[in-house]
Amino acid sequence: MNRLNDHTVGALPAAVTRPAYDRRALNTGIVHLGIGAFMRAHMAAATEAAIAAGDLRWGIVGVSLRQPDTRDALQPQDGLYTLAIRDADAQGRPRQRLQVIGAVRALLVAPENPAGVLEAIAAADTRIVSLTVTEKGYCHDPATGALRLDHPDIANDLAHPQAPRSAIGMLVFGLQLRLERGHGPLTLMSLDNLPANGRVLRGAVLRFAEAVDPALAQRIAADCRFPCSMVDRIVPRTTDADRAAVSEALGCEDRWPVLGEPFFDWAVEDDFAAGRPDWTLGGVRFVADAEPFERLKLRMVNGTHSSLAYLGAMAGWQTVDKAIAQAPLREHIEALMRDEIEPTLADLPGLDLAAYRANLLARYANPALAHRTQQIAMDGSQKLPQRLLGTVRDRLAAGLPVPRMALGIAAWMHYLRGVDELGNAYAIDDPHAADLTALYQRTLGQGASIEAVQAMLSYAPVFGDLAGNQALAAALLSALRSLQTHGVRATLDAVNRGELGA
Ligand code: CS2
Repeated sequence: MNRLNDHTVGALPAAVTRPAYDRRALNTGIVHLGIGAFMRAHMAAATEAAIAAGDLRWGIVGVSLRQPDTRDALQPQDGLYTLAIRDADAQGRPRQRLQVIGAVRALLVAPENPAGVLEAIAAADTRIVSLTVTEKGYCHDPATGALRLDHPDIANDLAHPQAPRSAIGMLVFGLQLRLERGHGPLTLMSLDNLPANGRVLRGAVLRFAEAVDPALAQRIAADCRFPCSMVDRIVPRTTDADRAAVSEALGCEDRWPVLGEPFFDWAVEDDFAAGRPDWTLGGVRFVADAEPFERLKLRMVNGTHSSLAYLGAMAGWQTVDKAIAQAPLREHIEALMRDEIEPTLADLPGLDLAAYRANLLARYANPALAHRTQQIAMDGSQKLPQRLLGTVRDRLAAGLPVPRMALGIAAWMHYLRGVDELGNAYAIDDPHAADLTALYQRTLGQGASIEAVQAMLSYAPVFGDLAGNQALAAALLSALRSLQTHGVRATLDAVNRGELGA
């Protein structure tokens, strides 16, 4: 079977959308750090629409921060890959719509070529550096948002400016090189699931730059822009079966396709230092303040996603659609949104929360994605603060109960056991895994007691000022006793009957 590349892309089946522009004429106006599946199914798809409309300034240099696999797969494909949008037809039969994306023009692997990454950021054509490096990639304290100068990658980068390992180090030393060459300011755009992601990025970049050269920090603060974004598209990990199915449909081999749901949303602050693509052509909304959109998405989508993931993983419901098909879980997730999350959201003009809630449940029920609960369960220490704990803080401050929110947090604590209810063991994939599993074994592993719960709540990198909160501890104890004694399904029945909580 031939490989997908610039020579074979023209012979694809007519049903497959492909680049209709001259890729050789593309300039690389965007450098993206963290060229993972989400970015290729989301931001690259929106950028493709702007390029297809004739603006050839916005080709993408994709940078992998750790592994060479994306470069190794896409370089022989001239950067081309397939976006497979999957859902079900009216009869519930899975279907896919294929689009070959041409926006990625160059690929770098930072550990192999750190100088190349700094050169790309410093290049005259570059106008935007965007990031999807996941929550842990900011080397910050999730509870406070501040950059940790003692983080091993940050400490390494300050000592080895020529070969930074962290995205933050790459940005600062790339900007330093850029300014030395007299090239203009950049927009640094975070697309990660963090509250005020642009402000978190700005704070981390400036703190790192201060440690390098205060004058550099001042130039960055004055000249560069850091818009906040809310991004939303469910992008499950691609399996070998997916690669085979896409290649068969193409009639040529694509070793690195990405999958996505039809739903797409991106609200970004229109605050750019040197221009930007017309992403409205790809369905993007430019807003004055992204915060209300971020809060809505992080709490409603990611908060319910994480709750569902830990409950589903522990019950052995391996994919989101299989989990949401369990009536007690669906009832819980719907009530979690309606009764505990939505009351904490600011009014967004024109937003129908009941419709948003119903649409989200339909997204979770998509039978064509096979989005694994274990995939969503990873990095819980980095995700819970913005996905669940913000809602909990707001409700506790208002004197409101949190039985359903507490069940999501309790399910994460329960998940640290490392064995699901069917007896299947799994690794805890989390930057704090060693500390958390040791803490679990010393506390909840000995049984659900108020002392055990309070010890878990005292884990400052996750819970910060929630340590010692008695209302939360009581709600967590109620949920954990039920989970440990009766299991997930019975606990869901109990919370749906209103029997959990302080
Ligand atoms: C998921 C997100 O893996 C996860 O943590 O909750 O990747 C989620 O699919 C996206 O944020 C949806 O926009």
